[in-house]
Amino acid sequence: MSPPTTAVRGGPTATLLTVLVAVLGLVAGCGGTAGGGGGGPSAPTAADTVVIKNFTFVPASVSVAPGTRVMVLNEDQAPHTLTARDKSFDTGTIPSGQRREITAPTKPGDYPYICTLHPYMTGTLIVQ
Ligand SMILES: [Cu+2]
Repeated sequence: MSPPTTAVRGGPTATLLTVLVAVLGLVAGCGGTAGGGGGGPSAPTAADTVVIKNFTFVPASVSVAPGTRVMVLNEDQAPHTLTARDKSFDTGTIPSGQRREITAPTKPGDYPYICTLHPYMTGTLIVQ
């Protein structure tokens, strides 16, 4: 009769820790230096809203009906744009904490967009 081997392995535990650290890091990043001016009814983002945060479009793709107005919120510290690759819509530069509105094309299709200031930021507006 051998004693039960307690599975002390790096595997699952290490992974969990990594996730935890990542989550904590995110939380800390958000809480930090949000300047004043906030508050107010920060309503839950509707489906036709794109939030720019941490140099990322959230969500990465949005489905809307043709001609829908889409709100773009820049919640980053840096200015951003939301610009269709084919230029069919463009917010222009959105300063930190500001919002702009775009109107979705009337022709159904996928419209990839970028931030012209940070072209590695990409997303897709799906008109259907
Ligand atoms: Cu940008």
